[in-house]
Amino acid sequence: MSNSLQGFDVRAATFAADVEQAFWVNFWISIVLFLSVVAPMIYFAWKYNANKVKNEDVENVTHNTALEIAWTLIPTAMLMVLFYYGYTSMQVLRTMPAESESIVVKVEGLKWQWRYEYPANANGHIHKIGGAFQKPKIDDKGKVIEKGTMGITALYVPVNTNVILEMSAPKNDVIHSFFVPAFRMKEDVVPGRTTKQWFNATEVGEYDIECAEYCGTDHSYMYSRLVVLPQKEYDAWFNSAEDTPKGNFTKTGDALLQRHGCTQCHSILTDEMKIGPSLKTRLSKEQVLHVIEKGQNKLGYDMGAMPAGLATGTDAQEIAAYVAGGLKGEKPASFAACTACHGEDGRGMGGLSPDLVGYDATLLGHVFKNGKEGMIGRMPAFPEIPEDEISAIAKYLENIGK
Ligand code: HEC
Ligand code: HEC
Ligand SMILES: [Cu+2]
Repeated sequence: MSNSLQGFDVRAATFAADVEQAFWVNFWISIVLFLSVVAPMIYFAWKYNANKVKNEDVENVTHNTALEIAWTLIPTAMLMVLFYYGYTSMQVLRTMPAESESIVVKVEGLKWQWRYEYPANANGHIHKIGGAFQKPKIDDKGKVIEKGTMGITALYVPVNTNVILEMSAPKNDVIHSFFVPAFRMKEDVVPGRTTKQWFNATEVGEYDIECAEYCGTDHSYMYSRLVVLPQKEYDAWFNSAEDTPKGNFTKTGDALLQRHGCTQCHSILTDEMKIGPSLKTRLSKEQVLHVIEKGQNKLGYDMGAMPAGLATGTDAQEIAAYVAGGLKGEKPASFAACTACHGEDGRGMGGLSPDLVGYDATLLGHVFKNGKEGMIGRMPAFPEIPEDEISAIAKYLENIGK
């Protein structure tokens, strides 16, 4: 748990992309409208500066019909576009799915914690979970001696399922706001009133919940966690009397990399080379050159082997620099030798060959299944890592690379 807004790098709910689009449409139209007023204003202030231009030199313009129509119609049209995106994306957020096809969870926000109450399960047990975030311990000098922890305050939901939150705060409390950045979803939680918000999570994972309405001293610690589980795991937990799904609490990429011991051989957040390459960037120039020169047949893609010597000399150097740079910048013409198999964008053509830019789940699947022996050394195989964990790791690594 960090103190920063986690989650804007993923879109983990059905409506997240719509909301984000509405935001950017708003943003850019606002910039255009702002500049269309302020830029001419500054220009005219400079051009008609009293030191340069005398009043009597300026022609007395009473009106300009064409200009007036234009500056009425164009901004109106732009604001209608803004309205359209704002309205349609809000409609999605505000239209609740049928309760019969949803899980309805009661959410209570109070100073300073979130609490959740589920409907009764098959055995009549009602899960009531939640509680305060354990604040980090900080010494006199402001150094963190012990990190804060979440305890059992997470909200557990199954993936690809409608969830309706019925939210309220105690009458003697204050207004809070339930905010899940990864879902682009936020709704006020008001004392003595019930507000509703729904979502349908599209990605298994853990996401931060934050209070987005300043509510007093510990507002900044009014954290919780939203844990999206595969349906089976959710059902197993829901029908038990346990407060947390056993052993499944940490499913995030970073936790998985720790658990499987990847971090013993790989640094993840820095470029430091341990036994294996840092997983922050996909390929170094030397690695690519090595493969171009020697070819490779270790990962077990259906396509088979990558032939050696497809490029040589400065061509090979140029290609290697381009690939190691994440295929950004100008594409060397010689890269055409690679696109037939790796795709124009180098992303492996939907899993036919290795993604040269990032760590997609297909590549990780091949690396885990076969291990990898290359220029740097030998990586053991991890055939037991299940698919959902592979995609969680892939997603995590892809976001770090950005
Ligand atoms: C004939 C198809 C084909 C062409 C053309 C091709 N590749 Fe490959 N490439 C592959 C396949 C298949 C693999 C996976 C080999 C394996 O199993 O180890 C691969 C693997 C690689 C790898 C190693 C990826 C890793 O993480 O181990 C790199 C780097 C690479 N290719 C770069 C290139 C470059 C650069 C070019 C252009 C000069 C190129 N390839 C052209 C098919 C091709
Ligand atoms: C015993 C040390 C070791 C462990 C443990 C290990 N790796 Fe590796 N890994 C390596 C080495 C060495 C390489 C470099 C192989 C080569 O020369 O291309 C490598 C390569 C890789 C690559 C390919 C990188 C690239 O761009 O070519 C990926 C991805 C990877 N490891 C992921 C993982 C993950 C995820 C885990 C945990 C499940 C893991 N590794 C565990 C040693 C290790
Ligand atoms: Cu609050």
